[in-house]
Amino acid sequence: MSRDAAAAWSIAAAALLACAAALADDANTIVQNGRAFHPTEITVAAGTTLNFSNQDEFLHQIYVDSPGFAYDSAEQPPGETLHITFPNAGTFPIRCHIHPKMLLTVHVK
Ligand SMILES: [Cu+2]
Repeated sequence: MSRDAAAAWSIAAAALLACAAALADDANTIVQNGRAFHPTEITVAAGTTLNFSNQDEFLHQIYVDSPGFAYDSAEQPPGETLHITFPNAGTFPIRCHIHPKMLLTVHVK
């Protein structure tokens, strides 16, 4: 194998590794798009961190206000990703201050 071919193979291998990491992360990523969460319901283990990716062209500001867990984000600009860790079991509605119809239900086991 020529030196160039070897270099090409190592670049391809690095790209595959980066792709695998992105896929693993995607399972815990909630997309905010079209004034909605995608998916709208998710079940995770206690201690899981969910990533909230704002793919709209405008601000979101998400919050949780449950007896077992409370969280309030700052304004979340387009393209920004927030991270929320859910330490305790329960069912937690996630909403947006700016778009009251947005609802994600997180089940933590
Ligand atoms: Cu919003």
